Amino acid sequence: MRTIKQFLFALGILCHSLPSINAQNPLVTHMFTADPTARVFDGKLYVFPSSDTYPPAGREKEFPRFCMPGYHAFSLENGSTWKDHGWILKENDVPWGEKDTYAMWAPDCIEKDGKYYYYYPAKPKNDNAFRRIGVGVSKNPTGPFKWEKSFIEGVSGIDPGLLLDDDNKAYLFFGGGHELYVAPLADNMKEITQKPILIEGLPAGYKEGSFPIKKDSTYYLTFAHVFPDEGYTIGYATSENPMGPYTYRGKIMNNIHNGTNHHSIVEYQGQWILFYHSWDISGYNKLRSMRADYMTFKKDGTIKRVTPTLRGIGTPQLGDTIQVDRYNEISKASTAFVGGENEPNGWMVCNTQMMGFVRFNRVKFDGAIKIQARVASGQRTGSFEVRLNNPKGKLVAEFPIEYTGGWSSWKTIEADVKEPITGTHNLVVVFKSDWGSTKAVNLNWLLLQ
Ligand code: FUB
Repeated sequence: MRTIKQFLFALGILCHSLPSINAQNPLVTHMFTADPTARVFDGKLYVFPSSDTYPPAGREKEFPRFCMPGYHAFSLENGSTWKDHGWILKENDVPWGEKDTYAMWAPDCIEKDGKYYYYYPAKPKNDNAFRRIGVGVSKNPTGPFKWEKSFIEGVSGIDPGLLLDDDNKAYLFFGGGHELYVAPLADNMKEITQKPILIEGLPAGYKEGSFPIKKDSTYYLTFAHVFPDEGYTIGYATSENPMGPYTYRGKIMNNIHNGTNHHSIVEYQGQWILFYHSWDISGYNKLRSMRADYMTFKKDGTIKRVTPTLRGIGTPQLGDTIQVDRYNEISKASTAFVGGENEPNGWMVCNTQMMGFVRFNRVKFDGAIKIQARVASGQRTGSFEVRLNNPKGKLVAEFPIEYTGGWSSWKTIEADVKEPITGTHNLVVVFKSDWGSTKAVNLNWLLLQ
């Protein structure tokens, strides 16, 4: 549990935040996002997460549980910038929902015949069910959606997961606790056509969530499970039939101390990506932040276990900020959170020792003639260099270290790219100052121009 001080600190971060967005982890830092469902519509990558927030004033004691007010939607622009499309649905706008319950748990959105259907759980009014599942329809993935007046009859539970099969038949998976159900949907996508059936073949530790996909005629069902002494992990099962029975195949991700483990999987531009959440910003398991990492299927159809990274997905290019603190490798340096009135919220590289470095993989250098760097320094000795691929790799640019007014007085400086570089490379920043010194410069981000 976090201390009040930690809570206020995180609140301060959010209040002062500018919407700084990127494809490094966590994916967005201007609000808390959880349970990310990713979808590709018309070649564009969208994410439909739930959102976590602080309990309303005076109701803190009621909310040791999640406090979830509704949904935003995001799309990936230019390969590395997440656009926030704002509110898709707020809890008090659910036609059949009980007001002020902050119970908007994991959603899903799917396209069928040119229309987008958004499924969400909420606490129903005048009904004993823990959650019911509602649906809305729109011509656009990000709405506005026309919400059905009532929840889907015959469905009671959380975590809607949708599958549209090759024959254009849709299935609604839902569940939570220890049981997962599935029911076929009618053509209108708003009703089920038969009583839901319990999915057979899941491991005893099945907990919640399900994300169904079909690949090479195999149905994959991925879900959060909890085995004794392990906490939440992500597992999967396969079947030849969407409604099962399924055969358990193992884990996709180990426990990463992220509380729950709701996730989704999508193929985007030829690469599979696992979306999940962690509590990177808050340090608190009820204030989560969505993440993404690449995932691979082996030749035999099994899924290789995903190692969570800070680096995440995407390839920054000209004009994108490169958050080097979301590194692939760091040596003789560390990272810390940067907040502040006029600063983007996020992290910085700090405690940069002589010959310390940070490596950030996959940067598209084409067209870059200058590099900007956001820095703060309380001293004026040394330099830092941008190099290709390793700390002794080709020198791309060199920045002398200036006194900026102190270790939290930020300034944007720039340096010329020494000669044109084409293609995508790993970027390495190397810090140089006096031997024995422990702080050359604080570095917030780089930007290719
Ligand atoms: O975010 C609230 C609930 O926690 C989700 O619906 C579950 O899957 C779990 O992530």
